[in-house]
Amino acid sequence: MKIGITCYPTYGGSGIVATELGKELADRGHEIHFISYALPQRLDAARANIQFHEVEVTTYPLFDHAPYTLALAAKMAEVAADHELDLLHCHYAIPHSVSAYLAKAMLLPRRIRVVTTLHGTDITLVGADRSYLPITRFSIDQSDGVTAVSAYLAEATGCSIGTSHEIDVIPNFVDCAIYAPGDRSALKSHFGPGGEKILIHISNFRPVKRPVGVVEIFARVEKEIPATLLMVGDGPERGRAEWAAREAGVQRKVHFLGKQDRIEEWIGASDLLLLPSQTESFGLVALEAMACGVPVVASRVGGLPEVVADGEEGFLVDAGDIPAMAERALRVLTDDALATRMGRNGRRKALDRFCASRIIPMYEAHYRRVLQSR
Ligand code: GMT
Repeated sequence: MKIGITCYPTYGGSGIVATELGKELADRGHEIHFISYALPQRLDAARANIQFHEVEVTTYPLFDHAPYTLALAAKMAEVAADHELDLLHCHYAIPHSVSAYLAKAMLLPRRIRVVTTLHGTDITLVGADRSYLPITRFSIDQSDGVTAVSAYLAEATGCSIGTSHEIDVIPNFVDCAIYAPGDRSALKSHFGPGGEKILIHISNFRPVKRPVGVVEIFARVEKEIPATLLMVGDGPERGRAEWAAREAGVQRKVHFLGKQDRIEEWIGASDLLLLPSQTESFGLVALEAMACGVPVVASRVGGLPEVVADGEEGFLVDAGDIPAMAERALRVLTDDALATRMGRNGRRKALDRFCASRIIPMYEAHYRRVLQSR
């Protein structure tokens, strides 16, 4: 198949899933065209069956905000016509599926199909906002195929957006060969030279991820056992999280590492992943930790229970309950047998249910259904 993929190219789960999906599809012989305003984070453009098309957004003094949605639509139509694409696959509804709707209309009478994958905040936060709700619903209704990354998100979409479009649940996935247990002793001894337990948080540091809460959990853990916290990523709450570390007197034990590549190395060097989000439609990073054999302590919200089973691959706690999260973290970090069991459970679950080799065929089947539909 010839597929155009559009996603946010920045640091975030939806862009990662879209990029990894494109790479996997290309390896399986499909022709993939990424269409976005920048090269997606994890994409090396010099790869067989993959091309990148940059959307140039021309500004004009009259525009307070450059009309990216229109520039994207024009680029989608151009690439689809030049390369005879079969379908456009949009990750994150707003504004990508609106652009795809316009591109599809521009291409008539030639018919191109549009698939929208919902990732989470496009429904739970952005889509639920009064100003975006009607156009989010419209773009979903107008898509030929719609997928959601968890059953929770599929249901939330029906309830909060009010669409009756059929939604296929296709969970997120990892490359289980890259995200795997391994020897990360060099990194481990660098950040924990005295055998300190290493906790890690990875996110885009938006309020919904509660990075300040991560520091508060860590401060409680660090009172009880020698420990270090790695904070990977960047975003609007980073300053507040740094301040919280200073306030709690743990600033020397908290390393703000910014955006990092090779996430599997950082996770693999850690003893526990913290994900105390306010809401999470899936929690890709929890899956990445599980695949690396690292236990997870996370909020019992959204689609996270579909990924992490409480007491099996880690612990789930009510969102915002910092003392309970710290208590569960200490339980894992002070009981080697429990940590090993949870790590093994996580790895096994990732292998059984969430490896790319299992999930990519679900996307291919979805595409085939959409292409065959009239
Ligand atoms: O986190 C966000 O603000 C948006 C989005 C993104 O682009 O990273 O994250 C969502 O998509 C990920 C990939 O499907 C999911 O793993 C995340 O759970 C989801 N984030 C939220 O629901 C908060």
